[in-house]
Amino acid sequence: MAISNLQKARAAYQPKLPKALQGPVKAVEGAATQSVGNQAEIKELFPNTYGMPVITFEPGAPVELPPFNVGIILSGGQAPGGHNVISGLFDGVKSLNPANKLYGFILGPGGLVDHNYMEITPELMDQYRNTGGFDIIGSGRTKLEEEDQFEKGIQILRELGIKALVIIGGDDSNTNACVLAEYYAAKKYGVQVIGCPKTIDGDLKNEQIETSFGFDTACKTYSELIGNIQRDCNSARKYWHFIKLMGRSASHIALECALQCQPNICLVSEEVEAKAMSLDDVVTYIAEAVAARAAEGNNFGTVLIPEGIIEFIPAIKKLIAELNDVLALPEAKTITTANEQLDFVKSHISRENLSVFKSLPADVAAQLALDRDPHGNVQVSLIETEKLLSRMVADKLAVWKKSGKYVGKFGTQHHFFGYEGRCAAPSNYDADYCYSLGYNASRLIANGKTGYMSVIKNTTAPAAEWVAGGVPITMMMNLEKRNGKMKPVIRKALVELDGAPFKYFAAHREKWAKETDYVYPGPIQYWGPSEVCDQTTKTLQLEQAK
Ligand code: FBP
Repeated sequence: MAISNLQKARAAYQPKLPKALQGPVKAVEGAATQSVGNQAEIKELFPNTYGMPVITFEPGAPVELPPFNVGIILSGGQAPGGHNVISGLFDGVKSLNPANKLYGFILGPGGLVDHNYMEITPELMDQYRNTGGFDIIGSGRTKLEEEDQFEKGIQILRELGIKALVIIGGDDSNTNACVLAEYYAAKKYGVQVIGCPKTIDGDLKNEQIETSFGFDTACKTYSELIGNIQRDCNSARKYWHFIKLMGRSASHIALECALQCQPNICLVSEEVEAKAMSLDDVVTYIAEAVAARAAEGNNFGTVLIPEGIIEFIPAIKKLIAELNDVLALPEAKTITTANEQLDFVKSHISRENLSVFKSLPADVAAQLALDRDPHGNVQVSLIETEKLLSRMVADKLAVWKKSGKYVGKFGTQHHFFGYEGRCAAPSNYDADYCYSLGYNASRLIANGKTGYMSVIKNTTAPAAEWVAGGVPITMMMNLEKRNGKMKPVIRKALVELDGAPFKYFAAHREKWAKETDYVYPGPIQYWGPSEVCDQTTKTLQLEQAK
């Protein structure tokens, strides 16, 4: 494999570990836990993994363990730092006993079911340290939920002598990790399952998880690109740039990029929902900012759009909820063409939702009616909201022009940033955080834990002061409707409108809309002064500001 000079130099970077993980550990148990919602139902569904205590690791005495093997799965969308979770786990497992082996299941959870795996050898591991991507073993979105899949999994786990499986994934994948942990515990199969919090979306966080890995690097990568666009925009002064940002439902990425770049406009889906804004309200909001800048002679600007915004417009949210139910009907499973699917949903939804459906531009409506991803999510990254909104703003401005309310020129450019950031080389923060998450997972395994997620806390402090431990996955669960049925799932963290990051943004956005007060963050730096290389996201800094 040919490698760049940067990659060569980066391979030599030794990620930092929390002090507690630098030697043997002892697990300190907190009080029994409860799920965040539907306690009685979750307890009944997870009798073997419910109510376990939060674990914190402290320095302890060495223990000798017989050799054991571990399996690892990368699940879902790529996020910077995945390879470092694996290298942390690899080093952690080997430090417990050099004879221990690590096996990677290929292309996601499907690799476990199909018995598609490879051993991660020291030589292989060394090629991937501190690199972006999930290509060491690949990732996939197969949903692990059927007993038959769990049984196929146990066959290969037994064959390879695997005592514990680590699943690196987002909220949906960790929910499945917990279901698998419960199943193996109930059957007394003796295989532990540990989760690791991954997703660029930043929506897998709560009181126990400060951030999901990859969010830091992805946001810094997008912010570099947005900064470059803003400089171009402020140089030519002739375009409005509509920039859609990944993040699925939550607006954490858009908000973080706004905090880093100070664009003229940033939409926050959670606010759109809270204010019960219609699509026309959103368009009017943007058009007014464009008109106000035009009145000062500024026919240029930047608009950040979270990719899930459509789902948060209340009327469309109701429509999507009904579409999800309709698409989960058994008859829907036999449909073969997109046109048939469109006709099917139109003939099955309520009159009220049908009129909303018909009011949408045809391409958006068609996308909402298409198949969900394996976890039942609308594939929002496929909806071209940036083009939809700019088209609608242009129409509104044309009307305002006639009445004299708008005097300007509206040239537009469109961008969608998502895939550009998911495989970026991890920032120092993600490199250290991920390595620690993986190393910590090895300690949870050594302590016999199952149904836990690896957690590292206090991460705005220097790495040595980070706090390592584990949190029972059931603690984060509640019941939600998925594919037409109520299911136990990890509660997704959306942007909190009374949280410090949004409040900071809300206090500054009027100024940013009017003035050209852009910040150009530049590329991620790996070497140099700490204030340039080791800063966490603004979101985390604001959330943790004492
Ligand atoms: P995960 O939730 O699996 O981490 O994926 C995040 C994400 O990048 C979303 O931001 C985006 O909507 C989606 O994946 C795109 O999915 P795909 O990779 O299947 O195109």
